Amino acid sequence: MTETPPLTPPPPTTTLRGARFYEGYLDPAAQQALVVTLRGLVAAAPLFSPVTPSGKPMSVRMTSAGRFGWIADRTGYRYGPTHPNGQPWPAIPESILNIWRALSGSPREPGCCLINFYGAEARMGLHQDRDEADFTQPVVSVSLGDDALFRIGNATRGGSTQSLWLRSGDVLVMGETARLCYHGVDRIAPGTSTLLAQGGRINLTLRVVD
Ligand SMILES: O=C(O)CCC(=O)C(=O)O
Ligand SMILES: [Mn+2]
Repeated sequence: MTETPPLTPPPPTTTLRGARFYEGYLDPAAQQALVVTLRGLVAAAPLFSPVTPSGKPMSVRMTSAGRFGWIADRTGYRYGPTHPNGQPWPAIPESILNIWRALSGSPREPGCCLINFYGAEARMGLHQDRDEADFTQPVVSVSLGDDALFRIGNATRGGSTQSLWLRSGDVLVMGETARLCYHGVDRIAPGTSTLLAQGGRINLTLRVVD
């Protein structure tokens, strides 16, 4: 196998706690194309409603593509090779891999594309992404559909936080000092995008797992 040289990502619109924010990275046509692609993925690997290890239902519905999918259930948080229905996850589509390749700065490929669907009432509490083996690898997060109020804090719980509206087509890269920062989604602003016919928001989170 040939070794890919380290890549220099393009300059971001702005940074937030070290996370690189690419506002409007995907134009409307690219967003539409991605929605068509995601429909195919969700047909192969249906969205499911996870519960936290304490048994609390999460408000997002989710599924994954890639060698690994991220799973939350009564036994904990983990990556696994199959959907809860027992089938392997579908491959990560090339158009999604290309976003990672362009912006991650990493020569590696992601092992998981987590697909989160937020209805009008869904949110995600402050948490760290730490089920991966290698924290030198960034997390690349793509927003589609309704606006989301994203919040990012520090590598330890507590302290000040910063908020940012993530809009359809925006991409956020959480690497380096931002990789282990607590983050979450306080709320969605329903009706702010017409991308999804039924409304709501999709977030794609790409990660190297192993
Ligand atoms: O929806 C988002 O923007 C963030 C999702 C997230 O943090 C996660 O799935 O770990
Ligand atoms: Mn996260």
